[in-house]
Amino acid sequence: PLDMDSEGLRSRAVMALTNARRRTELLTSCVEDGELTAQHSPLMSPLVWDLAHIGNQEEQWLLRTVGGREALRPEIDSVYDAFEHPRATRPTLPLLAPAEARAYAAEVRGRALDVLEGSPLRGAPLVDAGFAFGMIAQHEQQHDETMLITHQLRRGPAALTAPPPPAPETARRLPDEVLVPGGPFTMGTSVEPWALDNERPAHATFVPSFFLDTTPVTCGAYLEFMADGGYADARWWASEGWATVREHGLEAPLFWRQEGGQWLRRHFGVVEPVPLEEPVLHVSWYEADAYARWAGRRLPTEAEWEKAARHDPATGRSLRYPWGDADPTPERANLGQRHLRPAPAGAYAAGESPLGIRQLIGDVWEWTSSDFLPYPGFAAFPYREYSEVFFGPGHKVLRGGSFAVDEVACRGTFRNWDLPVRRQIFAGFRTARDAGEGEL
Ligand code: AVJ
Ligand code: FE
Repeated sequence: PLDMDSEGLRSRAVMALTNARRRTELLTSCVEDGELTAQHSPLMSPLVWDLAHIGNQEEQWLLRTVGGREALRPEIDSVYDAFEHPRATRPTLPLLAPAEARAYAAEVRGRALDVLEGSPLRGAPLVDAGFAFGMIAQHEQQHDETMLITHQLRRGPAALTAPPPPAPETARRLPDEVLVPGGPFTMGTSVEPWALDNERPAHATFVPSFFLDTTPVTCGAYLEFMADGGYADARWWASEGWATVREHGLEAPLFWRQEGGQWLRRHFGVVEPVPLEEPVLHVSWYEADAYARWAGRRLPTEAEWEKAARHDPATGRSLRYPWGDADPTPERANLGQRHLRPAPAGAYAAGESPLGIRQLIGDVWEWTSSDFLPYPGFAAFPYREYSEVFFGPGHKVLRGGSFAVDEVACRGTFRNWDLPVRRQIFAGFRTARDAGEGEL
């Protein structure tokens, strides 16, 4: 994948764009058109906004910038500018109706494939190795994950179904944690062709010895924190987190409720008992951080997470994924909305890291303790609004990807970020601890 000829790159770009569009179509055709224009939550856009925004970004980058074409519909740019209009206000905008939005996105796509056909995919950084096409495929898949979040927030009967993910295939119990020996490793990338600006450049980072959970924290473990009064004990909470617990009366992850002494959750329109063996989902950074403190542990830093996911102690190299440099497969990771939920903790033996850590890629986004900051040598590319404007202490980094992210937008170096109060995203976490003197 790292050194492909032009035809290989072109077909990879066509496939990435086509996969994204198939998913967008599924997410916007499985409910009636009236549900596309509705506001299911003030946290989210109407689905039809995402749909036309996907087309508009593609028009701006692939048709106008790469292709040098005239604007198809310059008058709608501002409606679909995410910075001009906060999500809560988007239902009041003069949005394209569902049929118009579909036609617009389809027309843009037809022309974008023409541009791709005529592009050398070499030379200027924007087109080199098909970058702009990969960036737009990632953008669409990111909005597909956003739309899946909207589906999860939507009330009413289930609109989506998928087979359950695989259970752990071995009876062998994993150790709870493993030691990641201290030393330098290469963080970030300068060679992954479709890596986004915030993943660059590769740089040496020293990470002291630490222990990391071999799996994400499960709902069952999280219930123990709840049963021990975790939500009523200020000791475990960062001060702003404690303030939100008090203000909103939080006592469980989003979508959970107690009935007759049992914890249930609403998951894509189905109410079910909380799945004890699955990674906990829909917790904020504050909840993840509080659980970790209660457990006598902490969240991993972003550098610790990436070292655990990429460093190969045998060669000293950083791998693209925990299992090596090969692309994801259904045996290695739960990605791409193939399943509508994370797999039970301990699944995906074929995806484990050299040190035996599982489910780093796929299943749930994992909160890290780190603020979203640029790497040394960072340069915004191709636009400041992708990541640069979000750098700072307000956003926390999430790593690894969820069941809802497509493989085109997920790799060992991929960085996601959000506000620490956010719970609607498909986020969980695992915990870490410093290695003591006698444990090395
Ligand atoms: C990287 C997921 C935080 O959805 O806000 C989509 C991705 N950027 N359109 C987001 C994105 C512009 C972004 N995240
Ligand atoms: Fe966007």
